Amino acid sequence: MSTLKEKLYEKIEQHRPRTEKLLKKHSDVVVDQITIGQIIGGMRGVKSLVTDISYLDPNEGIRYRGYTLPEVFKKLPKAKGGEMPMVEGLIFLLLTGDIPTESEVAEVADELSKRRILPRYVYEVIDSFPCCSHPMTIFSSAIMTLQRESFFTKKYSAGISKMEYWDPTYEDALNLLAKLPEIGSYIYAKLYRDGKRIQSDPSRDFGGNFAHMMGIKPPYDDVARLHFIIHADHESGNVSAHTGHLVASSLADVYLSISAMINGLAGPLHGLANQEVLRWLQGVYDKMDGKIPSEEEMRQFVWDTLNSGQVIPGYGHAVLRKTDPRYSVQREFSLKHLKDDPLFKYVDLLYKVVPPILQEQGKAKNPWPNLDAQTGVIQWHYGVTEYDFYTVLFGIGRAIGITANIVWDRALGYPLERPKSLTTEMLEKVAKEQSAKK
Ligand code: HAX
Repeated sequence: MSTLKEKLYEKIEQHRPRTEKLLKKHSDVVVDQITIGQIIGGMRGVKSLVTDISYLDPNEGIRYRGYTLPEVFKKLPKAKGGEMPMVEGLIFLLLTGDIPTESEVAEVADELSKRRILPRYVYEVIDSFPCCSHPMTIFSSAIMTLQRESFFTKKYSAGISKMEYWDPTYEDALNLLAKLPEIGSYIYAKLYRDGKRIQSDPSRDFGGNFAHMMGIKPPYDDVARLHFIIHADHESGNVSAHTGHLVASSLADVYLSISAMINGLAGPLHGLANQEVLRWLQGVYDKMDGKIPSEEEMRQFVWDTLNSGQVIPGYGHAVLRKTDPRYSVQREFSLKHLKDDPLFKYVDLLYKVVPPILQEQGKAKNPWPNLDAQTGVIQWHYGVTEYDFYTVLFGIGRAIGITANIVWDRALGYPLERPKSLTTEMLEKVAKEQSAKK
């Protein structure tokens, strides 16, 4: 058994009694109350999910296993010759809660490298897509195609104890994660390049190999590592994470669950916002003939968008109430590597202009930028200008967090998810009764 799997098993055994005790002794404890506003309003703030993989504080931003993003970047072992940590280290951290040593990270890299080979039929499925299919549609379908490989499904059909569900789920998770860079880079080659696949290099790490298969030179390997790490998880309630967890709760395997989570990520209010940011910026760029707008001109572009009833992509968040630390990490990288890039200057100007406008408009609860406001500019700078592809990059990263969650869902025996609905008439009745009491 690998060190990662052994450590994961140890952690699962230590954790199980905590969940069992909460369920057996404290099942009736009230945690929160729910209002009609929350029921109709997309369940904002309803505390009804549990995960130990990450936690999102509205003012501080995301913590992975208790570590802030700057701590994660400082503590995880770095890739050789790069300034960013290896993605393999994050996989170890999210699954076990421990910061891995260099040799533990090397072991995970080796393990993933052995699982990378993509069956031929996946390439054929990608090849068979009709022209103009969105890369997220192809990405989701390619993952679904792999479902026939599910180890969990085979074990489940043969009969397996609930206590062991996590084991084949873990195998599926690692097998799928190892293949995602191959799938993503082939979709890119097929849609936007000459369609020829660059062979995977087993000596490279997850991020380095992805950059290699995209055919882009360093520091794009660091861009890939940075990108996959910051997109990995954002606690359980966001659309992609929640979808992955919900589908997996029916004991659908990792392939079915991750394909579903990719579909959730493909919506413009969620993961597709990074493509929308670039589309918006390109519109401004074209109108300005490439010149940097003045603050006043940029303000006008922002107001024009708002006045036409559209949102400013890359700004606002359902939970965060401050600048997203994932935006800040990317900004720091951009200031170091692409500070003279004209699009970066646009993005920086927007950071100055948009928050006061959204505050003045008074609708958005969070006027600050989220991670999607920066992502595309970095990709564009390194030659990935086909912005429809950006959410695939997001999906590769997000799968790391969601698979870790699904493995733990299986380990702790979380049941089928099934919240209760009410009718509008029932809500009106409750509202009337409560008003009468006041
Ligand atoms: N521009 C204009 N209006 C905005 C806005 C923005 N960036 N953000 C929120 N608002 C508006 C909402 O549309 C809503 O208007 P109505 O009352 O007319 O419906 C109002 O402000 C209140 O919304 P909210 O409570 O602040 O925000 P929500 O929790 O409902 O929605 C969203 C959060 C992220 C969907 C929202 O801020 C938005 O649409 N942002 C732009 C798209 C975007 O950047 N999405 C990516 C978010 C991060 C992510 O998940 N990445 O994957």
